[in-house]
Amino acid sequence: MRIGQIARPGSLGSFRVKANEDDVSNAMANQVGEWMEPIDGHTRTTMQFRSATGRLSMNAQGLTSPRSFVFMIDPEEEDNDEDDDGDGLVDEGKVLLEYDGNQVVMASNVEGCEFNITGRTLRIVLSAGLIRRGGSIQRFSSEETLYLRNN
Ligand SMILES: [Ca+2]
Ligand SMILES: [Ca+2]
Repeated sequence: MRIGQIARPGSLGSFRVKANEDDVSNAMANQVGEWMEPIDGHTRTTMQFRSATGRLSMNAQGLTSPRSFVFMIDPEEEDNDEDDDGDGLVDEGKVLLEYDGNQVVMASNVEGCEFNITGRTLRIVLSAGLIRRGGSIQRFSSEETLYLRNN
């Protein structure tokens, strides 16, 4: 899976997630949507990280600019467990990769997108649907577990 390949060299200490309302009420963040350190074991729909560049400097390895994976619900859908646009998929959207001002669609027709960091383990679960001719839906999901570098 390409998302896993891109996230694999991510530096453990560089991972961030977008704060939600719970984070703000628990004083983990100042406002919804700001990037904050992940909470162990929490599942998120976004994540950001930097990777070691592999270019050795005098003291330490450099880190790349941030890369972010962001789940964005389709404009015709609301996050309400219902199929608002009537295409058979529920709360579907896209997973975007954002880096250096660029935005790339990694996956579309995504009904579920989970990033979970527990210790050094990053778990990525995506579930998506394929709308076949005639309107039937073929659903599939992929799961990947990575061990993050501690640098
Ligand atoms: Ca839909
Ligand atoms: Ca919906």
